[in-house]
Amino acid sequence: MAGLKGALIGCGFFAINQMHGWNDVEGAEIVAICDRDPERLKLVGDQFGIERRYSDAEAMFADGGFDFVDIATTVQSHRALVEMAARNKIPAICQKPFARTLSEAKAMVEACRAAGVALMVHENFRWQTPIQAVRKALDAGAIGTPFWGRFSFRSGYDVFSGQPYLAEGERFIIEDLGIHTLDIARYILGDVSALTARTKRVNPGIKGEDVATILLDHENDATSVVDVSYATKLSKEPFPETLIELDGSEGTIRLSQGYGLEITNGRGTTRMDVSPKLLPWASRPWHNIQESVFAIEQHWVDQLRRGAEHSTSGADNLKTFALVEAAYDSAARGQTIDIGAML
Ligand code: NAD
Ligand code: 89Y
Repeated sequence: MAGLKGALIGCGFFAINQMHGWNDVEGAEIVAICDRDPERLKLVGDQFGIERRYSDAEAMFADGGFDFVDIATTVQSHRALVEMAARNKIPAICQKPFARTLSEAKAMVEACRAAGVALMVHENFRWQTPIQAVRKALDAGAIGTPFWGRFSFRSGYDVFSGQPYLAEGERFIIEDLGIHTLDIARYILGDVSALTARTKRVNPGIKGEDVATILLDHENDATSVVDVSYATKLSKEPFPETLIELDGSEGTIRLSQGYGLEITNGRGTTRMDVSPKLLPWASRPWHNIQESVFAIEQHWVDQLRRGAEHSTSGADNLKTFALVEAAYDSAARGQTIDIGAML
C-alpha cells in the first residue's frame, strides 16, 4: 500500500522531534511544511529536505497533495487550524494543550466529527515505554484490582530556555505538563468522576502556577493523587520522568526514578529496567519523550489505515482536558468539581 503523505504546521522547538519521528515511521512521510516565521521554515525545510514550504496554512491546504496534517503550533492557533483541516476534509493531529478552553475543544471535536475526518491529540506521554510497562503489568493482573495511585512529576529542570512562552502565560504547569500526568492517571486508573486541586507559584520569574496537587476520584472507585512541580530541586534531576505508585488488591507497582519498575505480589518481588530506547536522533534526558513521539505517530498511521479510533482521539482527550479545566476551577474556588457535569 502507498505511504500516506503528511503536512506539518508549526516548525518550532518541538516540531524537530516530530519531524525526526516522521522520518522513522513506517507508512508515512512529510511532504509539505508551514510556518509563518521564515527562519523556522527555512531551518526545518533545510534540515529535513522538504521542498514544499508555506508561510500560510490556507495556501498549503489550497494546494493540497497530502493525506493528513500534523499541527505542531502553540495553543492559540489550534482551533483555527483544526477547523481548517475539517473544512478541507483532511484528518488532523493536534499538539497538546488541545485548546484554550473545554468549550473550544468540544467545538473542534464536533467540527471533525461532522466533516467525517479523524482527529488525534498528540498526547504522547501515555506512549512512553515505562508507562506502557505499567499498563501491561496491570492488564496481566499483576496486582489484582488497583485501589490507589500516585502519579508524580517533580523537577527543577529549566524548561523556559527552550520554551520561553511557558514563563509568560497566566496558566503554566497544569496546562503544559500536568495535562500529561492527568492523562496518564486516566490511562492507568480509568476515567475520573470528581477532582480537587491546590496550586502555587514558587518561581517569582514566571506568571503562572508551577506546583499543583490534585486529588482524583476515579469512576471505578480508585483514588489517586497527581502531583506536579517545576520548583523541586533534587540531588539527581528526574526530568522528564513520571513516577508511579499503585496499590492493588493483590500487590503493588512502583515506577521509580531511573526507570526501575518493581512489582510485588503473592509470588514475591520482581524488578525490571523499563528505560526508553535512545533513538539515533534523540538526546538525554529528552529521549523518553522523543521515543513516545515516534510511537504516537506510528499509532496515528496504523489506526488511520485500519479506519480505527486513536487512543488519544479528540473525543478521548476531552476527558483529559476537562481535568485541566477542573483543576484550575477547583484551585480558584477551593471546591471539588464534578467532572461528569462538564462533559
Ligand atoms: P514554538 O513556539 O517553538 O513553535 C511554534 C511554531 O508555530 C512557531 O515557529 C510559530 O511561528 C508557528 N506558528 C504559530 N502559529 C502558526 C500559524 N497559525 N501558522 C503557521 N505557523 C504558526 O512552540 P513549541 O515549543 O514547539 O510548542 C508547540 C506545541 O508543542 C505547544 O502546544 C507545546 O505545548 C507542545 N509541546 C508538546 C510536547 C509533548 O511532549 N507533547 C513537548 C513540548 C511542547
Ligand atoms: O511542554 C512540555 C511538554 O509537553 O513536555 C515537557 C514540556 O516540554 C515542558 O514542560
